[in-house]
Amino acid sequence: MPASWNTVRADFPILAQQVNGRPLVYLDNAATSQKPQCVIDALVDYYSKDNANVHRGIHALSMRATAAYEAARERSAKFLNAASASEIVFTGGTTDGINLVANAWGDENLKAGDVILLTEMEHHSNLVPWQLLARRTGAKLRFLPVVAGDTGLLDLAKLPEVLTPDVKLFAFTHVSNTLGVINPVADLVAAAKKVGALTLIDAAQSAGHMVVDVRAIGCDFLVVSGHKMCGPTGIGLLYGRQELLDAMPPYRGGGSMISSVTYEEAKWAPAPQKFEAGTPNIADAIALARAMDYLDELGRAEIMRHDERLAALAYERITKEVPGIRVLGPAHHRSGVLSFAIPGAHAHDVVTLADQEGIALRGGHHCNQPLMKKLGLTSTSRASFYLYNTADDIERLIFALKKIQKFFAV
Ligand code: C6P
Repeated sequence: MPASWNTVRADFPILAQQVNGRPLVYLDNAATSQKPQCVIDALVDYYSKDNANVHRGIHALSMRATAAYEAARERSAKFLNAASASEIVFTGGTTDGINLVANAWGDENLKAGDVILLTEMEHHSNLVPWQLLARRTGAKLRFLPVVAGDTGLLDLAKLPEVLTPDVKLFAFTHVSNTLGVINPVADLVAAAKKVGALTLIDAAQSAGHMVVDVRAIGCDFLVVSGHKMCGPTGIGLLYGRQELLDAMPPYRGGGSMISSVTYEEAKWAPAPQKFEAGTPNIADAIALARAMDYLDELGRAEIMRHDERLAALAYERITKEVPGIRVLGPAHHRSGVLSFAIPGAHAHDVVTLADQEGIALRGGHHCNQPLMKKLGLTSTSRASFYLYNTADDIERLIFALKKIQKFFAV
């Protein structure tokens, strides 16, 4: 844990700037997080000293690049507490990881009559790939509902009704990017196991904010985006249980993923290589490993407490000091994602006015259109907190929201 969370901000050079004449308050962390200097340095170091293609060359640079890339895989396995580095596939991000499983596992294992169970709070990335798979295979989608009202909690009482033996895969988010709800992932996995369903967890909003231990959770697949956890864009992780990855065919063909090729056919390299066709994103994988070190130096359990404290403070202050505002998600035990709607004000206008105060929010449907519809909304404004945010940022947010509310009241 840092001596003071206020000092963490200094690790992120981008935060030193002014936006519209005011010090930047960056509250769009659920979209992407900022990068600490050590991650930027890792990228620059790699390209300045070690850059070469991996798994191909036997010259010094290539061997160094390969060693660093594979060390990043080991680091990622440790970060998620996977049993082995060969259970980690480098991907382009969460979306890419889900598409990989939907294609490689789904096409091989699903047929008409099978059910893919999702929840009503899934990001489009954990919905559309399954819709495409259902169209290809004849499988059906089913949804675990969210309870009525604005807490956004899953209706766990409905689980026995929807989690029946025809469910072959239960795919759900760990943390909602709109509601801030933290789902009881280990319980959901245990329930899925009872009916023989596999599980995929979308950890896009959790992996950089709390301890995510795939063995403790017991899931079969878990996907992560590096850019939401202080790492670069364009890199992510797919964790897959070894025997599942071993049994899955490749998703994409190309160089590096084969053991032998003739003009007629090819044999695959073992997992994870068979899922990493072509030149991988070497530099970003290495920099992501540095981001993991950074997060672990601060302590992921501490980061979670920090996010939770900020979200609870923001929730309390907004509901008390900006009356009439509609805040989504639970008041406590939530992530740092806080969505809200100001009656009479479009979310894009709220975000534009906040930007004039130097505050970065996100407005829109957050790739959650069906959930928005269920909540009777088309969009929300969203503040999402991370390790460099402080109570002073919330002070600035409250000041801006009061001003915005007044603006729309006249
Ligand atoms: N949510 C947000 O502003 P990618 O784009 O592949 O890195 O992550 C997709 C994704 C999947 N699941 C969840 C829960 C997510 O929050 C996201 C990304 C961003 O909320 C961009 S829409």
